[in-house]
Amino acid sequence: MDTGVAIKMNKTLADITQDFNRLDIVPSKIDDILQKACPCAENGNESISSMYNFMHQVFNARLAQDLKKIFAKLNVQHEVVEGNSRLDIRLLNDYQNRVTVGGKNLVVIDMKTGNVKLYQLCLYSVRNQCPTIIVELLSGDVHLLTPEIACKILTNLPSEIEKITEMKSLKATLPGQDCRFCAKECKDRIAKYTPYKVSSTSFAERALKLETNYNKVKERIQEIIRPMVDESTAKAANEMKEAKNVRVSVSPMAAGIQIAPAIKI
Ligand code: SF4
Ligand SMILES: [Mn+2]
Repeated sequence: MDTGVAIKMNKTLADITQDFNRLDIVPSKIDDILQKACPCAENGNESISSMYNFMHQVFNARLAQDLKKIFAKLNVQHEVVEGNSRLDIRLLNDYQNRVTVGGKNLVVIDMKTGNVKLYQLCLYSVRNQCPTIIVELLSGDVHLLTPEIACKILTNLPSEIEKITEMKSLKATLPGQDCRFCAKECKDRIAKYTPYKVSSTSFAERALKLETNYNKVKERIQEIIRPMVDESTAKAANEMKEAKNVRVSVSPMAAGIQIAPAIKI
């Protein structure tokens, strides 16, 4: 099968970005596709309640505000739409009110109040060419994903996705656990796996866990970002110093600049 995606052992960030652009896939769907055995499975009941979305919005906004308070000089962006994705939080090192140092992405943060999606976040890291911090507020865990690791994780996935797409086009099904979460009208469904319904009784319990874990998670994020900010600030200061030295050491004559003689009145 010609996958159309060149298999390269050592792909660069640009290669991976290009591969996924060619697939034209929404980053949040990559994990959905790859975690199912049945190529024809369809997601159902995704918008069963606005409560999950609400909790995500609340904690994401709170984290963005807290990070702005902690790292006041950084450009903290919240819910940034970029192409076919929306980043929860992004920090840039174009120090506001001071000087623009290229405005490079420092870190992307993804807040999860439900299940983690690893591949989506790998793609964020690759596209933004910076680390991604994954916040699992439900468990209180915080993970750091570097673009180099993300690049390695994603390397073979475009061809895997194309294989699944081809199986889907052949209408090949793999009945099993996936039927439980599948909304498709399907003759192959295993009868005992009727579509799953999310229980509404877990909301209060979940909201309480998120609230309890928030401060712990915030501390951990701060610990991870602080060295990145320090390193980037030191680099910026160095660049400014070097730029100043160059200006001082180059005399106007050496630089070919003609100075008009002073006019005596
Ligand atoms: S019902 Fe089961 S077998 Fe049919 S498409 Fe869905 S997951 Fe596949
Ligand atoms: Mn999120």
